[in-house]
Parts: sequence; structure tokens; C-alpha cells
Amino acid sequence: MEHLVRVAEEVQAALSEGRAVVALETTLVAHGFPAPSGVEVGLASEAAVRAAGAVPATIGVLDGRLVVGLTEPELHRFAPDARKLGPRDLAACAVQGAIGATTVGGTLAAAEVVGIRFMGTGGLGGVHRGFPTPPDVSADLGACARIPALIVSSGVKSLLDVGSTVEVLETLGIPVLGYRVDTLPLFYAADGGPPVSARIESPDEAARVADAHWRLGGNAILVGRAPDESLEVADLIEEIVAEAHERGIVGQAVTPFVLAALHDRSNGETRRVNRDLIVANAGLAAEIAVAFAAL
Ligand code: PSU
Ligand code: MN
Repeated sequence: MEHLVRVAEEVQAALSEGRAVVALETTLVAHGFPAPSGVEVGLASEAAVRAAGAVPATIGVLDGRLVVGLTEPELHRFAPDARKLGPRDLAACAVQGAIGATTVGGTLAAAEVVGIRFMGTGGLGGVHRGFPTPPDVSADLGACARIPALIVSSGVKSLLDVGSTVEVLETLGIPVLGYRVDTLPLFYAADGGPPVSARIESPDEAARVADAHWRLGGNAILVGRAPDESLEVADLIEEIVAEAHERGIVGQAVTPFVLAALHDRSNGETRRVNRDLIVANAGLAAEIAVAFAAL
């Protein structure tokens, strides 16, 4: 395996000792923010994980290997021309020696290989608006269906069809827990989302639900944490998604296009809220991982 996967020493030590580790993705570093601000978001997320007492493991494909626990200089190599890697893309990227930024799904697939159970991100991928034209459903959902891990996010990215995504999450047996909220946060906006499957009040409660869910044979669990500052950008999203459609932007290019246009047209407001919620979600994932390690 060693020629294919490199685990940072600190991450390996924590895993072998049963200490808390939180996986972080690189898609948002390379494609979620205009360069070079993605690197700042990644480093701030790592700092939030550490502040909560856990070890961060930022994941990506580099120099022919899947790397679990990227160093800071390595993180700088995740530029916009990096490949975007869902679970299906890890192998080809490693074999071909390309640089690959992992999505939530790609990160979960890597986390499973090394035994990491917790991750933090901004918003989960899901069913794109207009389904079935195009029939675009994020591979994040497929990964959640088969991998036992807890993901903290501010819900599903609201540029998607959130209602349909939540229906699919139910179909796949994925609990949608609200962290001190009754409805799933809508990414930039705190309120107005669909009801969660259960509300939890503390990291300890989240950890105990995760433990029970995994003992009962379940796989992924989504924990929705509301953004601290809520932005109302539903109309802007609608406009930009329609524009992407008209311009024939499809597949993996849709999400980065919409996020970038939103950042531009909100004068950076969505970028700020997106950044802050990603960092806070990483911190909460770490608090839950620490509580889990103490069970
Ligand atoms: N959340 C963010 N910014 C992002 C993403 C999530 O705040 O850039 C990324 C994640 O990596 C997620 C991906 O897995 O978008 C989903 O892309 P797609 O819809 O193409 O599957
Ligand atoms: Mn897609």
C-alpha cells in the first residue's frame, strides 16, 4: 500500500492510539475559492481542528500517491488546475502522477482506507437542480451510502435541489442531524431548509449517535451546523444556476462555476460566509471526534 498511500506521521500516530483525527478535503482549496484564498481556508480549518484537540488530515493526490495529512507547502500546490477527484478518480490520478483535489466523496473514500471517521466541510454535494436534465447527482451521496463516517457541513449546497437531496439521503439511510437546529441549514442561509431526522445538542450526543449508528450497521451521518452569519442569496443562486445551464456548463464544472460567480456578484460576501462556515464546521467535527475518542 505504501507506494499508493502516504499517511503523515502525526496522523498515523493518532490513529494507532485511537486519538481524534478529522479529514479535510482539497476541492474547496483548489476550486471552492479564488486562488490563493483556498489555501488560507484550508490552513484555518486545520487550525480549528487543532484548537479543538484533534489532528487534521487534509487529503489529496500528489506525486503518484494518495496523501493523508498534507504539509503546508504541499497544500500550496493545489491550484485551480488540479483535477477534481470524486471516489472514482483517485486511482487514475495517482497512477498518472497528476495533482488531484478530493471532493467530499473522494475524501471519504480516502478516509475509509486509513480508518478516519470524521470530516468537516462547507456543503455536501447532492441532486442538481433540474434533475433529470441533466441527471447530475454528486458522487458525495454514493460515498455517504457506503462509508461509515460523520460529516459536519452547513447542510447541502443551496445551489442544488436541497429537497430532493434530502429525500435521497433518506433513501440511502443517511441520518441528517441538526446541530442545535430543527431544520437543515441551507449553506449560506441558516433557516428555511427541510426538517432534520433528529436534533442533537452537543458534540457528545453526536458522538454517541454516531457510535450507535455504526454499531447498528449504518454508514455516513450528516451533521448540519448553521452558518453563524446567514446570507439571503436565493435569487442570485437561481440566476447563476440558470446562466450555467444556458452556457452549457455541466458535470464537475457546475459547482466551481456557480461558487465563483456568487463570490463575484455578492462582492465577496458569499466567500466570507463560506470561509467562516467551513472553518467552524471543521472545528465542530473535531469536537465530535474528541468526544467519540473519549466514549
Ligand atoms: N463546499 C464548499 N465548497 C466546495 C465544495 C463543498 O463550501 O467547493 C465541493 C465539495 O468538495 C463537494 C463538491 O464534494 O463541491 C461537490 O461537487 P459536485 O457537485 O460536482 O459533486
Ligand atoms: Mn456532479
